[in-house]
Amino acid sequence: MQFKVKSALTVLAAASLLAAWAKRRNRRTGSGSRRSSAPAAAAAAVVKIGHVGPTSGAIAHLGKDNENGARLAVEELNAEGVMIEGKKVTIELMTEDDAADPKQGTAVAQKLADAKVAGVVGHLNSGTTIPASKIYSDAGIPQISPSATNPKYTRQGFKTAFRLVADDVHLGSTLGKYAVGTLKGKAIAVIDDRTAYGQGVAEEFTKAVEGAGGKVVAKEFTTDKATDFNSILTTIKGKKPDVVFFGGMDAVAGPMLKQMKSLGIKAKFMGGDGICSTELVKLGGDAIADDQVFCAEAGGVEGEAKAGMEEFKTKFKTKFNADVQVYAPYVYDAVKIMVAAMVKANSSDPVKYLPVLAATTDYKGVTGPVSFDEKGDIKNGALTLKTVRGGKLETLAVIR
Ligand code: ABU
Repeated sequence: MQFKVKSALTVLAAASLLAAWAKRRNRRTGSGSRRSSAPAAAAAAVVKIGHVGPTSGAIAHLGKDNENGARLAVEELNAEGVMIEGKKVTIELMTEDDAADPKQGTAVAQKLADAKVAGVVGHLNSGTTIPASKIYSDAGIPQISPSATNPKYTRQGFKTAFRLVADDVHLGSTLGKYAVGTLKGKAIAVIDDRTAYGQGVAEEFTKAVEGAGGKVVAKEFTTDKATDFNSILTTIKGKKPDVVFFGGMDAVAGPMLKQMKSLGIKAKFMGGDGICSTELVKLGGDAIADDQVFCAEAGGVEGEAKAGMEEFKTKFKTKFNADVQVYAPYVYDAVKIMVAAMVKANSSDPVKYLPVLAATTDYKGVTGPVSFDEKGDIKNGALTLKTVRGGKLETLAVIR
């Protein structure tokens, strides 16, 4: 009898240990009877789209701006109702932070590929977009970058890579010609941040300046994390430039402008889309004189299309209580273009909707009409030349 009681107690103890172990395992894996049926039921009607940008670090304001553009698009699509294969699907946004770091960029790209997202919008930086694009290509996942402008991104032969903005060849060459032809720059200094974007756009700018008969009197470089530019600016000051071009982002350009002012450098300051943000005006503050800073957004709308962009900016401000930095409208269009291709293909399977996405023709976005060329680049991409006046970015011209 005593033996029987002991055995029964041992069995009970073992059973409770087993139950506790199973509970712990289910907590870790997210499985278990209640949770296992829910995702299976939801999976049939959910389409996952990844978004990647630097939502931490020096340009987190740009990453968050992009992410908000994606959120707005997804929210509208879900409210309108997206029908695929006769079913109403829910678009689920998976957001990842690459911190503008190439290594973190490939890590989160792999995470999204493992999660089997149907598509990715991002990344923001060329330095993260290019290495991540190999991962998406290998996994057959369509990717649209709203902002990476290094030409290499769409020149690797990946059928999955698309870009919604003009590239650095277009940006650098237009700005180089403008520096010599319009700003009448004779002695031009060039600085870059050694990133895939900064170095690339600075090289294209230099070629165009020299092609237009201008003289590059100094070539200096810094990094995308630097805060002290006194040494390179002092060297540049000695060359008496009338224009300083910076290939890099607003987070570096703002403090650079302040240090130029402290050193008494009164040259015009130019840069590409990476400095053409609302944040630059804040960061530069009173170091920016009217008509001193010139930059180009790698896209732009003209005529009747301007109303759509203004409407977007108002909606964005109402929802996020923030002004658009630069790329949020391009992200918004990228998400909608991707989903429009899924709807047209009647499938969120990349094998089926990728050819439809590649054939996108004259999609009417808030950033203007979108068609892709054979490389995945936007056809006939525009540039918007801007300057800072009265503490605000003002459009000077839209150039195609
Ligand atoms: N296009 C400027 C910012 C993003 C990038 O290309 O790195």
